[in-house]
Amino acid sequence: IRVNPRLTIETFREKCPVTAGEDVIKGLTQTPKTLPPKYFYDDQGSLLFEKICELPEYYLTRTETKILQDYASEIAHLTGSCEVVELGSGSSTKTRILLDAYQELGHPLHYLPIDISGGILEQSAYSLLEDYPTLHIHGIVSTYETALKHLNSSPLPSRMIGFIGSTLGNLKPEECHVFFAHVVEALQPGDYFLLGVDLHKSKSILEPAYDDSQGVTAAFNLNMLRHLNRLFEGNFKIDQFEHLAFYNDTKHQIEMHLKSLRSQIVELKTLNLTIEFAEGETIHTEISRKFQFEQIQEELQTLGLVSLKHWTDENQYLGLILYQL
Ligand code: AVJ
Repeated sequence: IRVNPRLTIETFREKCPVTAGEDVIKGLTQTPKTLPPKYFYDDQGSLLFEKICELPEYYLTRTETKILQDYASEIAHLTGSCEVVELGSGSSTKTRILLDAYQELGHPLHYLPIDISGGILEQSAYSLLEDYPTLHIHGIVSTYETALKHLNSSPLPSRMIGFIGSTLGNLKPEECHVFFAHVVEALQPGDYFLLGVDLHKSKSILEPAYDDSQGVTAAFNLNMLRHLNRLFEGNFKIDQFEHLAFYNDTKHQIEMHLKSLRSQIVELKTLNLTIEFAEGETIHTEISRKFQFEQIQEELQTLGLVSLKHWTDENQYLGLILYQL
């Protein structure tokens, strides 16, 4: 739908598993129970995530912003004029740094944000249109997979798919594989892929980042249950669950869980689902994997992606890698 001469937004709801709920049934009927992290992001969840990004303990956003501030102009020089596609665009705050760099070089600005939360996508699109008078936006509200399948040809000679913010960490190794294959399929030879990953670091930095003192991450985790209640006429009692986050140093991943504080039965009406919880039983809601450059390079090389350059911050907390197909 066209809502402004410089903005179109497409929504793929039917194909979006968030409304289907099959993955919820699957996750809650297996042992241990799990839920896919994309259910964090209703409009409220997206707002809570924005709050997380500002927490003193959550170094990720701040660090990646710094890397982009330092190197966006180098990235723009390396790619030349291109359409910027972003997977999981959220508030698009960091993307502004990239758009500024392309603008500085006098390149036309075309941005294609992809997000599962329509509210935040639309809101940030309007705010971008105001601040960038020549910017054209085509947004897609759907899962990454669906959006990547529906990309039209780029309005500019090349395209850069950005997947920053360390969202890759939410994917299990097998899922990463499938995801990268979809990215490569959406790219034409010569196109770019910009990937941001969180790097290995000590537990004493990682754990507080996912269990902050103000309880914002706890609220973010618990909000998933509220989201499910709304989507599927559920009756999760939010105060009967507790946020848990810890670093698994064998798998190099943060794990977030919701722990049932007592034995209880929960119903999700429209899914025809009744779930029993034992006291202390957990639902695994997220993994947030931490990577090493070499590990990523190896995997992407086999898919035909050539790494042009990578950057990091002074503490080597985060990595940003630019690939070309
Ligand atoms: C949006 C996936 C990058 O894993 O750090 C923040 C989500 N979870 N706090 C992350 C999140 C808990 C975040 N990503």
